[in-house]
Amino acid sequence: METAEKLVYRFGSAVYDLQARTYIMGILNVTPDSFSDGGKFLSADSAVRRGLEMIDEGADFIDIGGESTRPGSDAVPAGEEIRRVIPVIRELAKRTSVPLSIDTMKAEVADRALGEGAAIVNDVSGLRADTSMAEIVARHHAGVVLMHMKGTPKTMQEDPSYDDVVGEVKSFLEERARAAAQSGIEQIIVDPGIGFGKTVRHNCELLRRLHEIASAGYPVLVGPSRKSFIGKILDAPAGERLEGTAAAVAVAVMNGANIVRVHDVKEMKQVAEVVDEVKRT
Ligand code: HH2
Repeated sequence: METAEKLVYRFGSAVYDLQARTYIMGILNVTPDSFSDGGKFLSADSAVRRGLEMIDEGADFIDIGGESTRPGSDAVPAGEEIRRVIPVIRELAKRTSVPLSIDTMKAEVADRALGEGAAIVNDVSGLRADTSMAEIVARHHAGVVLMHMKGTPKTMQEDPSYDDVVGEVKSFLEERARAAAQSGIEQIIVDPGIGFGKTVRHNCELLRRLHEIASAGYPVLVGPSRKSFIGKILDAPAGERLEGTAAAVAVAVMNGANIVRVHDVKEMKQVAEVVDEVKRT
């Protein structure tokens, strides 16, 4: 850990001390095919309503995505992603000061979203998929989430293997964070990428040893919500993974997560609050 001040980040008009407590990022997928909420918020109206509902439930960020990255998914053209997410971002930015994040790997989509009031780019490729992305984020003085992924969404779950998953993920994130800083990005968040090119064992090991990722000195975001490793452990479909998600969130928070990216905002906020209190005592 470097200095405590380093983890006080500004996202638009919000100033968050990311070490003071655990922050909740609510997931808003404006897609027909996301693995757990695909098709639920396809119209801009219903997506905006869900975004405002998550804010009422205590979300500190809303992460808006127009392209599913579930294992095996196909890429979506930039124009289609823009058509899905921009009306939602524009409306939410008018109605809330809660920071909005755009979940995209495309610089063109990020540029438009940041222009409409988003404050963070959540790039699951860690700024690798589009060579213009770093410059766009820096130009808008936006924050970035750099996530680790082995392969691409299309191929990542085809027999992933590592010598030391935590060591490899940490080195990758440190390297991407250095590159982001060199491009002029100041607010850098790292994410081990639960479920992105990882087996059940890899995901569990990352959660158990998350403090090693946190020791790199960047705020850590973790996204275990309703993911298939929970389904495999419990033999439960995506709609029945609330308690499993709660367990994963509790472990992540205990082991140093600063932000958790979740579908079930109200429930996971309670989980995080209890673990935060335990950590304080
Ligand atoms: N997981 C998903 C998408 N984006 N971003 C970050 N930073 N970390 C994650 O773990 C992460 C992410 C996948 O989950 P979801 O958005 O629910 O599904 P889909 O990709 O099918 O839309």
